[in-house]
Amino acid sequence: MASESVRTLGGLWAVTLALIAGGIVLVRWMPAPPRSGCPTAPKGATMDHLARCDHAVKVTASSTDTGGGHDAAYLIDGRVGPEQEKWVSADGDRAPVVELEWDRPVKMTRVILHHAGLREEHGYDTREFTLHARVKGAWVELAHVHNNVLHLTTHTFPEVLTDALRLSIISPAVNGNNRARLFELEVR
Ligand SMILES: [Ca+2]
Repeated sequence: MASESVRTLGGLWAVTLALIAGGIVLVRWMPAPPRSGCPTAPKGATMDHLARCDHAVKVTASSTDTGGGHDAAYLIDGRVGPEQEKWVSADGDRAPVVELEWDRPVKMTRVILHHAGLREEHGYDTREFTLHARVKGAWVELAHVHNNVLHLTTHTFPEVLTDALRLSIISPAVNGNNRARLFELEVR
C-alpha cells in the first residue's frame, strides 16, 4: 500500500513537471502579441519623430501587400529597414494612400519620406506624390512632387497645426512598377 502511494505521488509529480515544462515551451513558442498599429517600435528605433507609433499615432493604408510580411505600421516604427519591414501597396491599388492620424493636434513643419531605394534598387523610389495635412477638418496641400529620383525626400512648409497627414501616391515608382514602397514617414 505504502509503495503504491509513493508510486502515485511520483506519477503526480511527473505529470505536474510535464505540465510545467509544457507550459514553459508553450510560453517560449508563442510570439509576443503585436500592439495595435505598433508592432515593432520603439524597440530598435533609430529615430524619434512626431509620427512614431508610440506618440498616439494611427496609420491606415488604402491597401497593403502583406505577402512579404510588409505592413503600414512599419512606416511609423522609427527605423529604416531591414528590407521587408516597409509598407508596400497592393498590386491592384491604382491610387495608394496612407493616412496618419493623431489623437490630438500636432505642430509640424517638415515631412521626410524614406523611399524603398534606401535599401533596395533605386527604381523603387516613389516618383510622384502629394502630401496633405488636415487643418480644422479641411485637407490642405503641403507638397506635390513630380519626377522624384531621390531615396530620401524632405518637404518643408510653414508650421501647420494638424491632426492628420495624408500621403497620396500618383506614380508609385521611378521604374514604372505599380506598387508603392516606403520605409518610414517621418514627421517633424
Ligand atoms: Ca520604418
